[in-house]
Amino acid sequence: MDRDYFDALAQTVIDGDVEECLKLVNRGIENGVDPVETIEKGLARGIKKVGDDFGAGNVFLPELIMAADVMQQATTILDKEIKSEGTSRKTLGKIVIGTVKGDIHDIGKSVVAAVLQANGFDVVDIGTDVAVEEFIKSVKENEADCLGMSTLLTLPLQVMGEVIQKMDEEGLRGKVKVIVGGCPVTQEFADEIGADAVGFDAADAVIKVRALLSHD
Ligand code: B1M
Repeated sequence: MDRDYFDALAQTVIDGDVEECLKLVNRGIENGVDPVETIEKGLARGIKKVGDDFGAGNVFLPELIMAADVMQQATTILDKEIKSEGTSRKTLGKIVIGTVKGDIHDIGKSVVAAVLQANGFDVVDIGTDVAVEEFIKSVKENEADCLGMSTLLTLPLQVMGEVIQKMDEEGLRGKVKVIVGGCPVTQEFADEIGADAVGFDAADAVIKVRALLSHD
């Protein structure tokens, strides 16, 4: 699909135009456009622009919420497409993933979950605003091989460190790998809290988890 298609998609998010957005998304699906590209090259550029304008005080919360709603409706359709494209039957490992306590941002984490699942991992998505104890409980109950934590906010970053510390105390760190991600998460931060890897986007998360679980 050409550049104009992705630009038009980004613009629908900026405009908060859900009808036009879903029309374009469905047209892309019919024409075989890679759903991950639709998100990364189209929708994500639009929401990033709105986020930057929000950060600069040029747009306000209602516009941000409208744009996020468009983005979420579109990614819900695309996440299903991504998952249905998964070909691997044998699971490459089980991953529990969630957004940490204090943060309700859901879209990026869900995209990462869908792409991991499409690439053969068994993914348990435990949602957003997840407390330390809930992560630990889910890792134990699901006998996870890997834990993924996401945040887009600066303040809840510390929760990631608290989860890793608790995993240490519970004797889980030898068995369970940890990947962290989201826009404020840097390699330095990941090293500081003792995470095994940081994922910078969904494709990078797949590469890192594959490496952590020794599938490369
Ligand atoms: Co909010 N928000 N938001 N927001 N929001 C940001 C994050 C912000 C940077 C905007 C800004 O000010 N420029 C800013 C954070 C500032 C900071 O802390 N440093 C911010 C703020 C301040 C807030 C509120 C506090 C606003 C308020 O109420 N005053 C509030 C927070 C509420 C809370 O959580 N307690 C809030 C609320 C919201 C909405 C509800 C309106 C909505 C979220 C809707 C939803 O998720 N259901 C929203 C949105 C949409 C954004 C922006 C614009 C876009 C986020 C997004 O969906 N991106 C965002 C600005 C931005 O990111 N530039 C912003 C698209 C998505 C595909 O990308 O999430 O980055 P992303 O995920 C990527 C990678 O990061 C990576 O892979 C993903 C796919 O490529 N990745 C991982 C993510 N997690 C990973 C995990 C991994 C690996 C990779 O391994 C486990």
